[in-house]
Amino acid sequence: MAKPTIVSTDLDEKSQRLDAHTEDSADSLMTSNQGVRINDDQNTLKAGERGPSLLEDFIFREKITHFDHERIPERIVHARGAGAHGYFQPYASMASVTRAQFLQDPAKKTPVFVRFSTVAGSRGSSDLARDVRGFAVKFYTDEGNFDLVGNNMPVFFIQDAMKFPDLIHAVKAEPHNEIPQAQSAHDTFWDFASLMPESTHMLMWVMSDRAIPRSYRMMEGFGVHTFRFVNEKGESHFVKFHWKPLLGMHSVVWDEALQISGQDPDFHRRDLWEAIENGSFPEWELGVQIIPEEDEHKFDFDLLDPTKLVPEEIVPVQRIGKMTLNRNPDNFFAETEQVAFHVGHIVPGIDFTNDPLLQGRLFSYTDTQLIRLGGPNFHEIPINRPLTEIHNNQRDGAMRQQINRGRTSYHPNTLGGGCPMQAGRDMSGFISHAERIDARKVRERSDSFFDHFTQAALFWNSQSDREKQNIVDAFSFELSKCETPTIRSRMVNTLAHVDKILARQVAMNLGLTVPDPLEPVQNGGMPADGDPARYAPLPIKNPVGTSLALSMDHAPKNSIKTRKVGLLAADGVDDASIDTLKKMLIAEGAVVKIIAPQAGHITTSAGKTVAVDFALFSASSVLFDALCLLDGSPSVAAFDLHPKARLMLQEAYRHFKPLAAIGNAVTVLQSAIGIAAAGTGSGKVENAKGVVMGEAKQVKEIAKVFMGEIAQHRHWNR
Ligand code: HDE
Repeated sequence: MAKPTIVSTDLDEKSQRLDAHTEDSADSLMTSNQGVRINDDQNTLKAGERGPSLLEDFIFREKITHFDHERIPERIVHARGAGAHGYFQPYASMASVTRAQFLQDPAKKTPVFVRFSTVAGSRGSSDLARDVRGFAVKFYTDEGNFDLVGNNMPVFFIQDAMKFPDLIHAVKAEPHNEIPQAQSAHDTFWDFASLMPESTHMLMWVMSDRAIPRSYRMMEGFGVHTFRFVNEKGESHFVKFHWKPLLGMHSVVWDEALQISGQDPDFHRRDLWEAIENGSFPEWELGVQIIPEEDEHKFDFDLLDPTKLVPEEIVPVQRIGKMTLNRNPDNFFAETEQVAFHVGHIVPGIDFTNDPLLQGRLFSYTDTQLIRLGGPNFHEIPINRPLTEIHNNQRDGAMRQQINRGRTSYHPNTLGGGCPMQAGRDMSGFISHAERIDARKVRERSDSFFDHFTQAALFWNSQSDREKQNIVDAFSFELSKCETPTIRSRMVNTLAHVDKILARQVAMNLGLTVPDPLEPVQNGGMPADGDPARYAPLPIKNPVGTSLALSMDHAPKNSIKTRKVGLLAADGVDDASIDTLKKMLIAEGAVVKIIAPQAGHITTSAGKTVAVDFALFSASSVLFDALCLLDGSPSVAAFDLHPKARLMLQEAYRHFKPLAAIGNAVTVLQSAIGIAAAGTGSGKVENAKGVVMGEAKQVKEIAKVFMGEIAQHRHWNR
């Protein structure tokens, strides 16, 4: 009988074997966790065939115990997420501002692991909640791990970490009945928000389309806080971090988000996974806004206030490198669930500022991992290990993996040869920036933190008309779900301090009026003995101006790469129309899916077999960026008056998506979406507000115009 292979008794070799990957192959035999081969994995050990199970069945008990403990506590925030591996490469040396080694050499690729997330929902909640998205990046640099734990919005709700548990308690499901899941549209959130005027700027972002991205791959990321870069000479510059997606920025519309939550709650996860599997690797440029120390007080807001951004028009974003995500995790739990980010994981050349939210986060992240990952050795889990070796005198603790040799676990020592030694600056040891502090110990907030409305108004002013409308609709939706009348009125009054038109439109939708004169904004975020005059929000600084970088509508829209286009085709579809559309769309990087009345395959008019990707009964327009009804009489007839096909076309039209129809299909599309017949026969391809129509012989021209509309993403003027 074959004996189990003994790998090695060498401890070093063994600890290397405790590496991440185990793959079962054809000759792998089932074993217990102690390596004992298992003959019977079907039956428990019993006293007789029909007798009771025996406690001594160590195989059963090991299996069931492991199963019973398969779940770890989910993250208290950002529980729902998706991750991916990739690498980062700088464009040029940043040595003038930072000594961080991963930012020096354009030839150097640094591995990264990224986790995107929503904030409020539980681990199984929908990807499409209206919410902030987490954008956390772990750089495995040669000097240790650097975590840039950011969001897809550049500001935050609160100015001081002390209020974080309150914010999260308010936004999560209400404690008495655990309703609603993954939604801010309920009383406790708006109660809190309406009493915290410092959250107003962030509320504008969360009520904008940024909170319902089309894809993780199409959203910006921000470090939020002001950090520091420190160079070799010890000189410090302030820095704001940005991620700029190379696919551009796109969102869905709210009605679509609601539907996707039912049709495919894994929409964002699936999208990221599929893009990487298809070799369409998502890319972001890392941007920095660098501010010399001497300019710290030159702004009309405080750089330490996390409810403020630095407008790109004032300090341009320099793009200093690119991140590419090119590998899906092998195992969701081992990697995406167990990855432990921490805003305090930094490397020499990067440092903190005194932003009071950042300072609080520096405590919270390690603390949360202790409970979530079960002890202090979470850094030994493969996804969290740095590439560099770890040498220190920390020992023991639950689930310790490293087997340290030797007598000494203290420093200084002579018995261990003085090892491990301290690095010192010359050996790239970390040195905290020697910031001068001369202060009283107080629980206070700086006077420079009380302008809560100017940047909220800047954001509002910078949006296109359509974006403004979407913000009004979002506030109206959310507040209408909030049942307490005083909370609604309080919020309308706060909005009126930002912009009267915004407040009036929301008020109208809620059956309210804007108070005239405005009431002072209540500030619940004040200590018991606080001076109301000092804590009163400052009025807007005029003129507010605009920052076009804040508008997604204003961002470039010039590519259809990875956009999902549904071609509606049935038996008898015209070969030229299906072949040309497919070829031209794929050449530009779009993902083409065939939607047919039935699953399986269809046969074209020339007798070719084409595989069907979606049967109409399981398809939904919200899962596509654009739809096209192809030509060919029998195919067109199959969709004409088909209730599901009509519904899909109508919905896509209502969600402002590009639509196209070729030849005979034109009248079917027109009748489905209720637009007047025109154009065809005129000899020209017609583009009626993003609905592209033309004759069969014009298929190439139709495809071109259609692709132009897909690049625009939405045709808002319907
Ligand atoms: Fe977090 N945050 N946070 N946060 N945060 C967590 O850490 C916390 C804040 C962010 O994919 C927790 O491992 C406090 C701002 C992301 O694993 C926890 C405060 C920003 C993720 C925690 C903040 C973030 C987290 C929960 C206020 C944007 C997900 C699980 C002072 C810059 C990381 C965990 C992942 C996760 C605390 C505010 C980003 C509890 C106390 C601002 C992307 O430690």
